[in-house]
Amino acid sequence: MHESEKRNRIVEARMKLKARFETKIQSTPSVADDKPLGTGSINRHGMPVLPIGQTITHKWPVLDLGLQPAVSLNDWRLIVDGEVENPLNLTWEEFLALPQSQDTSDFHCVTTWSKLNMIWNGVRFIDLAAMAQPKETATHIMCYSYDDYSVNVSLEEALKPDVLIAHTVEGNPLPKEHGGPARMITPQLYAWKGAKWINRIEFLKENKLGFWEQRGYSNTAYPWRNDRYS
Ligand SMILES: Nc1nc2c(c(=O)[nH]1)N[C@H]1C(S)=C(S)[C@@H](COP(=O)(O)O)O[C@H]1N2
Ligand SMILES: [Mo]
Repeated sequence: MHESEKRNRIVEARMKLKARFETKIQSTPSVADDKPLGTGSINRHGMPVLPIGQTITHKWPVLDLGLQPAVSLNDWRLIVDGEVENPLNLTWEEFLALPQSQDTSDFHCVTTWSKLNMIWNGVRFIDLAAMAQPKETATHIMCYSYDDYSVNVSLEEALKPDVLIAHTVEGNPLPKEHGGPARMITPQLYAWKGAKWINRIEFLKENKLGFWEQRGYSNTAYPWRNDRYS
């Protein structure tokens, strides 16, 4: 297949997927709420820059389960499976050969710090999903990490254009303590929804709870609703 034909196929699959979820995406809280809770000017997706209860930090704290797994680029894999037509098992080289994106976004931790305007590079989740072709039955994903972390995200959130599987931050390879070689980021949800050291994305036909969700964190994690715990 020619490169251009390959690209056309990816774009076409992505547009189809986007159309399928567009209404749901447009009615998610971080897009549609008309009384969002927060302060400051309006951010790039229409919400107050600082969600309620958050404080801006310029440092970047590290949060994990006490284990920072070392994953060599040779051993690294990204598996995409579950409710998809075309499961993937990508090596690092294959991951880097996917269409790459850069985006600037904010990072809101449930422990009340926010770090603004971070520059990320990586693969958009929607591009990965377009390759895997979610079945009509798919509604959520579960992300699994090399440290045995897991986290669930609804597809209407995961398919937003600022959700990346990122390998680069501020122009440098993502440091191990922040989830390198690669992590997911979910700028319109609290940051625990973004799995560091990501290894597998399973498409689900119903919602399931991840590590923190099983322990009383909110299933939905909407920063502009102060939606921290369930
Ligand atoms: N694999 C994995 N991903 C994870 C976590 C974790 O412990 N393990 N912690 C989450 C939490 S609670 C937050 S706030 C962010 C923190 O990312 P940071 O350490 O880069 O600031 O990662 C999230 N992703
Ligand atoms: Mo967190």
